[in-house]
Amino acid sequence: MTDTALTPERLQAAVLHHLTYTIGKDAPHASLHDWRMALCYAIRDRVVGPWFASTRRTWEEDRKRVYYLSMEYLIGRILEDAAMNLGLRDMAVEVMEGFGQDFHALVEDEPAAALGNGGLGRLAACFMESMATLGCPAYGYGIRYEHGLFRQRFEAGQQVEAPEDWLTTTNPWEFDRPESAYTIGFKGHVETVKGRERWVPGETVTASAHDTPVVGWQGRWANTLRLWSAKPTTLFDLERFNRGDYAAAAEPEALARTISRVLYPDDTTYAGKELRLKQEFFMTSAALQDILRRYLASHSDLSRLHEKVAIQMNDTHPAIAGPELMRLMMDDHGVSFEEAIQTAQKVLGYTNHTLLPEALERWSTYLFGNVLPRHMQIIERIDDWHRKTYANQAHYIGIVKFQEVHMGELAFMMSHKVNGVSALHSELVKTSLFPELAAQHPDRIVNETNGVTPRRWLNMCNRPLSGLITGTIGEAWVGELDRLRELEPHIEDAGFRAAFGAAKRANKEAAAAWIKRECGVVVSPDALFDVHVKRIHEYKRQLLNILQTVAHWHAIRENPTADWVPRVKIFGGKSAPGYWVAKEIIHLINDVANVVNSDPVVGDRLKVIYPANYNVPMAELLMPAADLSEQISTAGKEASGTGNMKFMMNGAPTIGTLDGANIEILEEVGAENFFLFGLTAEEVVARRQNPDHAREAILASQSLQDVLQMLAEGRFSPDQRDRYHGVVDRVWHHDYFLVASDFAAYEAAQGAVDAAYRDRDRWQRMAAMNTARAGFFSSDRTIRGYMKDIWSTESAL
Ligand code: 26V
Repeated sequence: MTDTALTPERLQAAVLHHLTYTIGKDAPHASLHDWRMALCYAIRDRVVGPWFASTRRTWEEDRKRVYYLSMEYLIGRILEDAAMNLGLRDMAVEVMEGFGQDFHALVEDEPAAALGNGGLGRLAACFMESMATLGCPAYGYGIRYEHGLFRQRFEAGQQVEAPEDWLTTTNPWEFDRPESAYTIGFKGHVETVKGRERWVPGETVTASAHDTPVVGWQGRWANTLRLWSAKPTTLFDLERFNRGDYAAAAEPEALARTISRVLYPDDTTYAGKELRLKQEFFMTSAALQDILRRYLASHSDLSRLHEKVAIQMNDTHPAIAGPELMRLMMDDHGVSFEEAIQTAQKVLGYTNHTLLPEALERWSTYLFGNVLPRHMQIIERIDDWHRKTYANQAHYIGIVKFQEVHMGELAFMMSHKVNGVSALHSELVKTSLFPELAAQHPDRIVNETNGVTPRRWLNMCNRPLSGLITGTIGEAWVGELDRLRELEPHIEDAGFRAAFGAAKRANKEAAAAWIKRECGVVVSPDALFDVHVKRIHEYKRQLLNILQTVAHWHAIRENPTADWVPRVKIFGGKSAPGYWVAKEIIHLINDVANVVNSDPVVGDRLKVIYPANYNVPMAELLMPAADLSEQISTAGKEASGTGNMKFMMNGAPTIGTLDGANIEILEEVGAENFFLFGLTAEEVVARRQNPDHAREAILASQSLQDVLQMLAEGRFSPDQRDRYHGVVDRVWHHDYFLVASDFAAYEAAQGAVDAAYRDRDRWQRMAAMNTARAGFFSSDRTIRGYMKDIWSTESAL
């Protein structure tokens, strides 16, 4: 191991060294960016020791490795996280202060890597951190998108997207590995040579590796996140260039690079675009070639691959892994079909993250066969094999149906384990998504309830609270989150409750100051901060929240002298660029904010805040400042949620439906510390059977009628009175997500929130209980579950 006993003097020397020799700057002339880069390199140097040691141990002990395949990693900033895991944060603060640099400003100078859309990508980032913390030898594979998730701004209340450019400056965390490069083919045809099939691609690109070390808590282990970027296989056409045809000469280069240019920003509807399929195959094939190369460097028997390799598919996006692994085994190594499929199944696992039919990947056989002709053949054979092996199955069970390749069925059949991400969701995967396959393979579907890393989502982002916790029960909780339970007896102590309240207050003040700068609205930290942050989607029901907000505003206006609990409603989130209904909801929230925030009758009793461009850093600011966590999806639609866990950890009770992991949060924290409302998943299904469900619910609630009437009259869109006619019409006549049916219950639950908040002592207990009972939601617990139930692997620590 390297010398971890780093002194401030040595760290100072290391920063100066990098400033001088890596950045090429002299201290008096260094900018914030220069200092930040120098500090990042100095911290990165300290990761390399544990990283090499971990890699070496894995080789020497010939350990099984986990390979996590994900099209998304929503990482956020790395500097503070890495510094804290190495135990160097406070030293870095001190050292940089010595240089006249504010650590916080340096941290904020780092662009947040947003190589993901939302929950699925953030989960992958939490898993990488937990695997490192637990000493689980692992690699994450993904794409090094030049542009991550778009930047959102509002123009006249409407979402406008701009490209994101996290890579415009050098990324100090990555190591380029141009020697780790693979050729990825597309299109072309299949030949039979000496009885073996051979794919002759019509196009090729090169996948080139970039490694980012991921260090775990206390620096005891580090793994690799390997992201691929696409490069042309042939350099540019010199002949054309010399003829003066510069654009044409650069064409192959531009085409190749397109593959890793940008993250697909639509996580709601599957679009069936060729480029997306190419991205998926590009990442998966590069990863599998890399995995096989590593395995074959010290083993020769591919039939024993599963003893040393576990590959996890993060949703179906890398589901081409099944056929690609089989192709590599059969076509390159002469393995038989039967042996190839059995080996692939033993190695692969598939995690499902959504039940929404429109988000399930299916590719037209035409497109698929054109882009991946050999894989299309293999898939048809797998489908055939499955029909023969499981005879008497219904004709509609299969991968290829109505000229579409169904990636969910493919991933299911190619895996030894399929998992959902919360107890309810896993049950629904069994009963409603894959009922026939589940019956054929009764032990295949398992549950692994999601979790989040407490290092980033409590210890790092909430210094006031994590300081209090550590001061009360010691530091062990950071690595063993269950120990938060030790806080429970302290909650009886009024002094502890006051300190807990003071930590929340400090976070609210910081958030209020930021809101003033960002949105120009002054909010009082005395108000209840009610936070609803996540992607904008109809099923997540931001519409339900804003309609209730309007009802609340109306009630205040009707009776301004009543004793109202002041509220700040905070929204955050992006819509997929082509998701018009979601964009309309964004517009409505901003329009309501405009009217409410400038209403002198209402004043401080209600504010509506919607800062643009919700991302990981914004979450790190808002979650610690939240009093109330909005988790109000239509039951049965939110696979798990992970934001719900972050709020809970940070001492914000939930107002929520019985959906996803909310159910498990409720079980852990107890009904007295949770504001439950709404239809259950079963009731939702039953309710839809009534064609009048919305109308009946609206007619039963005067408050909802008034709200819809105000929208219809253009109260929030005086410049365009009919702007929300579509919204109102959909609530009355369609309302698939049952906003109307849950409105009254939601309104009542919000009333219960007010009542509880009024009783400061009661609220403080509830808030603290949420933190004390959040232990289950550490991603360390989740990863232990995967290691035992799916990967059959052990910690190297
Ligand atoms: C879907 C698609 C569809 C095709 C094109 C691109 C694309 C990109 C991403 C997705 C992901 C949809 C699934 C997803 O994000 N699920 C979320 O996963 C979280 C982690 O398990 C979970 O907490 C959320 O409840 C779930 O919505």
